Amino acid sequence: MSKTKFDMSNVSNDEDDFSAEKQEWLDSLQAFQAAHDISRVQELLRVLQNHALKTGVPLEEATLNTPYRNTIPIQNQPAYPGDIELEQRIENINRWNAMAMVLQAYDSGSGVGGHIATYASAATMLEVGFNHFFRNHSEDYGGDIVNVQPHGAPGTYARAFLEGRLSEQNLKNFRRELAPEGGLSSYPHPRRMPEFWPCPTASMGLSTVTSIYLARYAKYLENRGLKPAHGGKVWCFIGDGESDEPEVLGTINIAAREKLDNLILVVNCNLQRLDGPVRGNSKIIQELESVFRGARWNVIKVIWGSAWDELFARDANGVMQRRMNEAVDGDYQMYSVLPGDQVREHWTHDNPELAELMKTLSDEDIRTIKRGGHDPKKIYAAFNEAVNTSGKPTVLLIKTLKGYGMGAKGEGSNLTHQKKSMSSSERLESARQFNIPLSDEQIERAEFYKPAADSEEMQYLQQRRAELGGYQPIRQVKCPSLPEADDSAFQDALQGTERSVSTTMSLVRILTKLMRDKSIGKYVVPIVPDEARTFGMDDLFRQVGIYSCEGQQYQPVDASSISPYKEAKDGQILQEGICEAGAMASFLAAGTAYAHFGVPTIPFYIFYSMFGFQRVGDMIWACGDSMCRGFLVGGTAGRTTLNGEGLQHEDGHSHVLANTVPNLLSYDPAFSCELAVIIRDGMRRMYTEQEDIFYYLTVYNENYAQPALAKGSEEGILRGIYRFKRADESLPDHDTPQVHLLGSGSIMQQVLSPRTNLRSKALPRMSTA
Ligand SMILES: Cc1ncc(C[n+]2csc(CCOP(=O)(O)OP(=O)(O)O)c2C)c(N)n1
Ligand SMILES: [Mg+2]
Repeated sequence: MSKTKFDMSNVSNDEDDFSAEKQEWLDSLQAFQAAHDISRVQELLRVLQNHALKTGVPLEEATLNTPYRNTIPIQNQPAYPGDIELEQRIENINRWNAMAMVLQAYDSGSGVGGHIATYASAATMLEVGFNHFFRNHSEDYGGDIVNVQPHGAPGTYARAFLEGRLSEQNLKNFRRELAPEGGLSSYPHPRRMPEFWPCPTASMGLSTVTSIYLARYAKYLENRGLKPAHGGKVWCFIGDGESDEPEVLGTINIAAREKLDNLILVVNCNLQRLDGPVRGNSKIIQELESVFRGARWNVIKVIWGSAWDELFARDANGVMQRRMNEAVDGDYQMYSVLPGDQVREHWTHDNPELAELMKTLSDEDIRTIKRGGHDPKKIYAAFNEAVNTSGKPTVLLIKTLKGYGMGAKGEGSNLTHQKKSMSSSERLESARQFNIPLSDEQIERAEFYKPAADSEEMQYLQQRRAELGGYQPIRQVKCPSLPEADDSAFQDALQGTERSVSTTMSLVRILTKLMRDKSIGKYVVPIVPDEARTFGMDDLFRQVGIYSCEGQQYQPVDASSISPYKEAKDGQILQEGICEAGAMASFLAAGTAYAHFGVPTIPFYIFYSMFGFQRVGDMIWACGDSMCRGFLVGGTAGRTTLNGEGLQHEDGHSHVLANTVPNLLSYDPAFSCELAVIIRDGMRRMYTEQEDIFYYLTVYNENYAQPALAKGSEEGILRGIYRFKRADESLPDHDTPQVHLLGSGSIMQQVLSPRTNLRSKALPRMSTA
């Protein structure tokens, strides 16, 4: 707030009754502010607020929302460090090539589709990021992970084309990545483009939870000394419609709790989703602001472009700000399609003071005045503040126009999301607006445009990326292989026991021993969603600690017991609370740490099997797309021992679902020795041989004697079937009916028990497998 001008923006319009009192209060605040530092001013306001609350004046809304304007005032806006005019030229070329990619795919008649409008709205913010912020890994910097909106992928490809990372042929085969000469996946997809995309983002909502837990995992690795604490941000760009997904708002609390200042979430608020407005009757930016502020994030709004600054400066009574606060997103969307005179009419209706204020703008100015998301200066200021924020995550709410630059039929229309074809005149209009120096015929054919390598544009673009350490987005696997685990971890299980134990108990024993292994123990990461006691893992609390970025600032109630609840800054266990989506995201982060951080962590995520595939199946699919490694372990599986808990806990089908994930190997071992063989081989394949696979294992809580590993059975166990026992060898094997009984998991107990019964019913030969 400047010293000479009061911010009256939140003050209502009733000049009648008590404007003098308001002015007095503002004057005193101003005087106080002049004499004290910010913390004192904050304290004073808090005292006032507490007093109001105590005396029955609720103020929640006022504290969670700020006026509908940019968070960063003009006086705090840094000078723009780049060549804006040149950057605009580069952006225009990217806009054209992204558009051309989709148009060529359409023209080819292949019917592969594509999206233009999303990138059109996001281009400026992404370009500011690429030119000034997204930094790569280096000796002294951890490297950024950049996740973009899936439907904006053509824009990222277009930039990579200029950079020389992708060929024209690649672009021509957009959405046809299996074409022999190479192509591009529709959406960010590491498995399809393993050196390009860091994370899959096509399933809306999952990139947010993935990014939050990746940022948190980076801190976990740093706190455990497995990764240097030398920076690296996770940037996640999502749509405003996407924020409806429960994985987005459902996981933001953890980001604040864990103080993830290495996380920057950018919401592209173009006010539209696929079908129409996101919040026609209110304002998505204000709604998200209150939710994120409530979750204690640093919230930065970028709403208005620079041309509005001068109007704000003249808006001494807050008349324009009030109108901005009042108009709903449905109105703003309408303004994006109406001619300037009609916008003026609607905007200033019955408001002569506002009409007077807006007089300096022509109708054409009013039609074309920019939203903040298309103004690099405003975006730069916001990104700059975000990267320099410490102690909390930042969300940027950036207002844009969907289909920006697509011409009258594209911008702001409810059909724009699906628009993948454009008429000749629309193509010409867009290309000319972007100053693309191609002939009319080339433009009609939607040909790509790439300036010469020695042009100003190309040199600038390359130089900016070189200064930021290389190209983005990127996925680079530089991770050492691990030696095979010491066999001692598996010995007990391989030898078997007469004593009745469950496969769950054996798993925990193997896990405990693996964590003691000198060379690989520190890489093992047990993950539990508030079920450690259920699986008998509570002893691990004391042994390796539960990770907490704050350590343990209280004495646990069971401090004097042999197995106290121990939280520690370098704790190894990830206790996720009752949040399977979050636990899966931790599994994903731990299982892809080899690619993101060069650290080969080995996650074992143990959960009630019923809350795995059917609850968070899409996250498991994302693990497959991410080439995640590690062990998913469905506990209390099967239908034998949880009858008391009702059918809801009876899992007879998670393996059916598991089989749908191509790079997931699923096993339902019956005996501890089988479990040991599978885990030992899995660790070898994933961490010594670095194969891109992961595992789903089911374990049971039924106790029974565990046989020793039979000689020669390993290969069969790993292939999924082997002969466990043959019927009495002494019986003649000619002309006699044979029965083969098959089983896995704890049902093997039933498979084995009828052997004698069946034989007594005169079935002379029988084998079980
Ligand atoms: C889980 C999921 N549901 C639905 C879709 C289909 N879908 C793709 S984009 C989109 C609209 C996106 O709107 P928004 O997030 O506002 O992004 P914008 O394109 O407006 O930037 C929808 C519904 C999807 N990709 N993932
Ligand atoms: Mg949108």
